[in-house]
Amino acid sequence: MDTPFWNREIETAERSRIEQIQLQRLKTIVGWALRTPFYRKRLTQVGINAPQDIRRLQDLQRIPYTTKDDLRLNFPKGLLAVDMKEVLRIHSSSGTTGIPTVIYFARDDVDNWTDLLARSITGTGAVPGDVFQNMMTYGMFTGGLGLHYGAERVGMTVIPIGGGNTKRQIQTMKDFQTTVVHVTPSYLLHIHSRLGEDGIGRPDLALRKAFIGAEPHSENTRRKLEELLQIEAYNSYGLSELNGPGVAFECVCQKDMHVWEDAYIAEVINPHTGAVLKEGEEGELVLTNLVRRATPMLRYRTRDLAFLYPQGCDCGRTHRRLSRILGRTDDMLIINGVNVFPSQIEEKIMRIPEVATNYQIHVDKNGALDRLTVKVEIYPKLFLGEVAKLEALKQKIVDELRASIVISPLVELHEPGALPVSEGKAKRVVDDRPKD
Ligand code: DLL
Repeated sequence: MDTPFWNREIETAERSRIEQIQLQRLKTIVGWALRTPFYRKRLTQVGINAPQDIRRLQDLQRIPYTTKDDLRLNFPKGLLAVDMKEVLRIHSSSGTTGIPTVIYFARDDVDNWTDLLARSITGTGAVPGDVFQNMMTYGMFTGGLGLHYGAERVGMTVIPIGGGNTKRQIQTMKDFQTTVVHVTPSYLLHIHSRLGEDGIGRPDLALRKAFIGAEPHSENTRRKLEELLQIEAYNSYGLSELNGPGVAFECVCQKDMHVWEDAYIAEVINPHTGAVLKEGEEGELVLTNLVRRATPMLRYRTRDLAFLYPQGCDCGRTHRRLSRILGRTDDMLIINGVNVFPSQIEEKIMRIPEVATNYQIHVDKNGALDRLTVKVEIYPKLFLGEVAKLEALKQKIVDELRASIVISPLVELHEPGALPVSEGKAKRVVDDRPKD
């Protein structure tokens, strides 16, 4: 297949060459990791005291896994490997406040990440001169700036519009004849549902491609988007702990995503036992970042369930492909691309004195978008008071939650006993989004 490359030599390198690069970079990154208080302790405990202690790629398996809790417990600088003066940028995971997870980038880290994104974008057939409307949220979330820099490096015309404001998104797509968008799949479906409202319809747009990611979606959703909008949609996977987008991206073949194996080592493990699984077996994805020195990340447990394909793809790239994300091993919800842990919601509402003990988190669809409703029981005497007071309480709960989880939920107030009480383990989360 005639496909575009950003760096043909690396993208089509033989397995032995990729493994050679991986070993050399793993040694280097272990050297950087040893400069951080967290990894110095972890690595010396297993007898890794210097980069030379990594002799073969298999030595990776001597390194213990890193978890999100490790990052939180070592906040803010326990995983920082360089002097703060060298840090060019800081990002964090979406939707997490309280104790966030923080990632530091040195200048060359930003440069390497940008290159991976330029590579990913080029693999989809997007070219210099394409008009790129970046509908992902900017800020600490990696989806905004990550793709922004990558698209600039490719030579696209970048519109850094950020998330939300659908009318303006559609108007902008028309005004500048946007050809490529970067967006969550749910938001793109929503945009489609609003086309035509201000007299701007599909024929007024020049859209050809969409990069979709940051939240789970099925092959059916992708095909639906492609048919509704007459575009090509490419799946894009990443997480802030491992830079952000650009870990794995679909190529023009659209048969799942190439993991850039010169920059990441991907393993799939049994989430219960921690045992490394064979290629093709489904389990939890574990990633090692080989090229980020300010915050090295070794064997990070992503909590995402997936499998790896054997080498090979019609495009000629040799880097192995990652399946769609098939689920999570924890209870993290992804609501319109924002990660939310039920515990964050509980923590906030239980601190509000008017709230009684029972609550429920409900997620469903409102059109194409996800909708989060938090139902709380409040003390009976409050129901006897004025309506204005109840409205104020509702607003207070919305504000508190928004400050913690970044999105605004709907809040419903209920009398005690109104919400279902489960016998045994409480079922706090009801996710009614269709599984297509
Ligand atoms: O969502 C980075 C990103 C931005 C990826 C833009 C793609 C596009 P976090 O906020 O740290 O980073 O959330 C990471 O989101 O562990 C997955 O559970 C989920 N996720 C990301 N991409 C996909 C995808 C960004 N393509 C978490 N399919 C990850 C399914 C995805 N889930």
